[in-house]
Amino acid sequence: MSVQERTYIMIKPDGVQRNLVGKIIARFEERGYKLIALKMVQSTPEHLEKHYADLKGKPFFPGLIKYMASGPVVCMVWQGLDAVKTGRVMLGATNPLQSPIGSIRGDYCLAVGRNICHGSDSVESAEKEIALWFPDGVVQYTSAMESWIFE
Ligand code: RTP
Repeated sequence: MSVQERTYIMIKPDGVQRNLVGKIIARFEERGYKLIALKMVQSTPEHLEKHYADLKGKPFFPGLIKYMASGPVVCMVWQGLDAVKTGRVMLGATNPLQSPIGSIRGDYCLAVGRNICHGSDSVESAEKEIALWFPDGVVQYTSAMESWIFE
């Protein structure tokens, strides 16, 4: 567990369409995580198949790719202590109906196939996903940059 730990969080097309971008960003900022990369993209089925390569063969895979390519997504990298595991807790369970109230999915959605956000499930997959979505790299944020806030 490291204060420099990074996780890849993506707001899915339904989260974007439902104007939940600001609320989701606010949750991570208020918790204390640092936003170190952010962009909105219209992804392609080919790119999404790489992102979800582990799920190829699942019956829901074609529908998942179609849903994820159906509109823009917001791609983010958040950094901070235990970012991967805590990010998943903040998202809630994959199935929103099993997500606790207070989690993003538990508060904002109902259906597993429309669960508004993605979060990396391990440090290793976070690094792979960051490289896939931000091939040019992300800023190196260090506590030295707190000088913008504190003397
Ligand atoms: P994600 O990667 O999106 O954060 O989701 P996850 O780890 O919680 O769940 P995963 O098993 O990796 O599934 C990826 C996404 O596929 C959709 N899904 N649909 N219809 C279904 O039974 C079903 N199961 C999974 C969900 O959008 C899930 O987030």
